[in-house]
Amino acid sequence: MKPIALLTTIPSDSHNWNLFFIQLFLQENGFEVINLGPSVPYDLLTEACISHQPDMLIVSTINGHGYIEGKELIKRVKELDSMQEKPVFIGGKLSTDVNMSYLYAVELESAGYTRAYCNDQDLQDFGQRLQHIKEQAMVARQA
Ligand code: B12
Repeated sequence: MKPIALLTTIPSDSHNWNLFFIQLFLQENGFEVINLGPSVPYDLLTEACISHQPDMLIVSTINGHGYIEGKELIKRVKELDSMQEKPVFIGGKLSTDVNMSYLYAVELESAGYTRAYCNDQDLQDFGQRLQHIKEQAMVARQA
C-alpha cells in the first residue's frame, strides 16, 4: 500500500494547474494522492484529514494569499490529534517579490509548517524529503 498525500490549497486560491503539477510530482515519487482541488474551505480540509488519515499534507498556493491563510490553515490542522506529528508542507508563489517570499516562508515555518517552499528549485529538496517520508510510512505500516 502506498503512503497517502493529502493535497490542498487555501480557501481563496482558485488556481489549479499548480495542483495538477504537484499531484503528478507526488505520484511519480510513489504516493497515493488525494487532491481536494482549488478553493478548499478550512472545514472541508480538516474533515478530509480526519477521514483519510494522510501520511502528510501538502498545501500548494500561488495567488499571493498563502502567507495569510496558510497560517490559519496550519493552526486548524495542528489542532487535530491525528495531524500533530504529521509533516505539512506549503509551497508555490508566496509573493511576486523574491525577498518577501523568503520572509513569508520563514513566518510560515514558525507557524508550524515542516517546510515552506517559495522557489521552483526547491522541488529537489522536496523530492528528497518525500523519499524519507515514504520510508517512514512504510516502516510504520509494517510495525
Ligand atoms: C494561469 C494563471 C491564472 C488563471 C488560473 C487558471 C487555472 N485553472 O489554474 C486565472 C486567469 C484564472 C488566474 C486568476 C488569478 N490570478 Co493568476 N496566474 C496564472 C499564471 C499565469 C500561471 C499559473 C500556473 O498555472 N502555472 C503553472 C503551474 C504548473 O506552475 P506554478 O503554479 O508556478 O507551480 C510551480 C511552483 O509554484 C511550484 N509549486 C507550486 N505548489 C507547490 C507546492 C510545493 C510543496 C512545492 C515544493 C512547490 C510548489 O511547483 C510548480 C512547478 O514548478 C500565474 C503567473 C505565472 N507565470 O506563474 C498567475 C498568478 C499566479 N496569478 C496571480 C493573480 C494575482 C491572480 C488573480 C488574483 C488575478 C485577479 N486579480 O483576479 C486571480 C486569482 C484567483 C484566485 N481566487 O485565486 C498572481 C499571484 C501573485 C502572487 N503570488 O503574489 C500571479 C503570480 C501573476 C502575477 N505575476 O502577478 N490566474
